[in-house]
Amino acid sequence: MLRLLHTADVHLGARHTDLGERAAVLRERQFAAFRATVDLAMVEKVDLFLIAGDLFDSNTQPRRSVERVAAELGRLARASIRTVIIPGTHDVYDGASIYRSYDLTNMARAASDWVAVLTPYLPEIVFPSLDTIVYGRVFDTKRSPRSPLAGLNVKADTRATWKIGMVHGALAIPGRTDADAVVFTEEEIAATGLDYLALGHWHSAVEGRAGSVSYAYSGAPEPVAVDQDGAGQVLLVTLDDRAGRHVVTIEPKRVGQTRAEKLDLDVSGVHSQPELIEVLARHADANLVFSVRLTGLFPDDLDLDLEEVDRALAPAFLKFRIRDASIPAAPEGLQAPPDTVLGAFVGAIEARIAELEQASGAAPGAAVESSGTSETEASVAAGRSTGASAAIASPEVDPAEELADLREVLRLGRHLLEGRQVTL
Ligand SMILES: [Mn+2]
Repeated sequence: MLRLLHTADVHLGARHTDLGERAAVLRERQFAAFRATVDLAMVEKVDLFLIAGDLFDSNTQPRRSVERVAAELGRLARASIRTVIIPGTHDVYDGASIYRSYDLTNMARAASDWVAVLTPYLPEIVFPSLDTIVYGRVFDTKRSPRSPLAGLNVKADTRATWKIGMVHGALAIPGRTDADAVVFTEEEIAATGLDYLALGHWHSAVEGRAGSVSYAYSGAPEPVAVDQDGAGQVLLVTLDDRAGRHVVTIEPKRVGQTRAEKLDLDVSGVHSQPELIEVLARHADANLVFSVRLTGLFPDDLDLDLEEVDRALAPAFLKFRIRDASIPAAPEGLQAPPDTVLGAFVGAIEARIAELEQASGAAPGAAVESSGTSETEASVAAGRSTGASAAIASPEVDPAEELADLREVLRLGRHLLEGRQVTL
């Protein structure tokens, strides 16, 4: 049995230009997630710790940051856990690579088979004590000249039982990965004969199986951009030999603190700005990236300044975003002539609303604008309203519900007939 912890895309030192003054907070979280991953590896007593590329956000990092990482790798080595790292696309193994500038093995005060960086010149490493080989496919240019899995077939390799691959790149998806620098296919994965392929590059966790090969993207342990809601975990992988059959179990483990949540809020039920702020403030969480979208019909009498809402709520979240996708209220005093489609429509619906209000004893005109109906208009309205009520006044329809529906029909229809933008 072999147990390993698989992470990738930690992106230490990311600048987070979209986060402003919170950028440093997220950078610290990324390091905290890395440290939590190391802690998890020690608690779970794994045999191998794999970092499948983009440990660093770029090849230029302060020495202090590299030292912090090396200290963590040293911690793993002293706990008898071996680390294998491959460079990615952000920390590519080019001439200026951070893995050439710094000797992580040396800085971790570990022997070379305890902290290993695979490169084009060290494409694989054998661990006899673990009965394991780790194959890396790394290039010294950001854009690979060929698939990293081209020609990789380990089936005949008899040096060890467990065969693990590491690649940083995109699993081909027609039309979506054409621009990616490093691309490989499911067929190529299946042809390798590996037991497990540890992938990096995608920031959301994904797992799959190609032929007899299990593969997975661990995703980023902490979101690298605030909208990456599939990030936040690492993978605990167990390889077991059951009567000669290799069984791979992949268990996602949460290490990141940042959560993302999207909320669609129907603004038609909101009565005031303080009420909206109060409702949204119930979600307050310093770890939450909270994206709110206002939908529905914007009430005529609601006075809302989204910049003020933003200012009031921003301190309660890691990042707060609010945007308005509601249907705007009609300008006051707008009256369409009765011989237009708009005038006839408004007259017909208002007449039916008045009818229902009278039947239910509600104050007429409370929620309906006065239409200043003339004789002609009223007759048009009455004619239309007969048809409309025949269609909608079935016994199952609750009058209060119909009234609410008709008010919405009136507002929505008015916007449509006025040729205004309606977003649903
Ligand atoms: Mn990445």
